Amino acid sequence: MADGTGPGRITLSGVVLAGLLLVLIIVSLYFFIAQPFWFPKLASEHGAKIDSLFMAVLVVSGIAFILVQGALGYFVARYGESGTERAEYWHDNPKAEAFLLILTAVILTVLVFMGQRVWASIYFADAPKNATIIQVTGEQFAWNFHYAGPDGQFGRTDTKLITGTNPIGLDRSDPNAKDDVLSIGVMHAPVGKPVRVQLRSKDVIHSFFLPNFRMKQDAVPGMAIEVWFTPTLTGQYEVACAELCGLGHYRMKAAFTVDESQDAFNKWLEEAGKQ
Ligand SMILES: [Cu+2]
Repeated sequence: MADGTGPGRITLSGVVLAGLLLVLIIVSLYFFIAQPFWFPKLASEHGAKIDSLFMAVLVVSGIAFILVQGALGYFVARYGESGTERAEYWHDNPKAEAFLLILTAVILTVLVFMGQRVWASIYFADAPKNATIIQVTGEQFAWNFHYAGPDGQFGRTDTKLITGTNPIGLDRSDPNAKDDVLSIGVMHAPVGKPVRVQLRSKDVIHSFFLPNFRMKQDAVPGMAIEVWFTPTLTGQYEVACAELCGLGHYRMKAAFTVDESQDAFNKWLEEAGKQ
């Protein structure tokens, strides 16, 4: 007690520290509730699952954070040193340790399985047949978008044919390549229809990042990696590179327009094909 006879006493430094911890808790709660910095607007179908998973992890760790910081604040304020007694130590408390261990294990296991379900639903499922297929090739420091054109067949590409004006080495003598559309830094797809991305890299590892669509996938040289998503909102969005890939990494971005209809998309594709 404060008279020095009980266990510890209330000290000014203890109260100040507890006050700071309280401020920390309140500020954290403010950021969580008011959300001044939050995810960019969600524009894909599967993104809601990712957001709710993120929320679940944030709530669980937030509760643990408040309990731990709150307890720390209380003890530090209530049991400051009294100057007359020695601190007490004990080696272990098997019951408390087992309880905390099991509780943590159960919570983490549940979170892992929740995450696994979301991951599997996004990565282990094939893109629907009607998907718009886009071959995306990253390079220092641009994104190239290759569309098959009206025939639905991608033309042959060959690294030997890569030039300044033919960044993906498209073989224009291949009949399938005649109507292919190559767009640098500008990607389009119609709303409400799955988009199947076949991702490659010409040089180093890049990361194809669509923040609004909760999509992020490394582009690895020598590999063709597939990802797919379904845009749910029209508009213009940013494509970024999320892997530090060289000096120009900061300017490695592209614009992704989600068109309001298949017709609008076809129109753009036709225009882009003329260039
Ligand atoms: Cu990059």
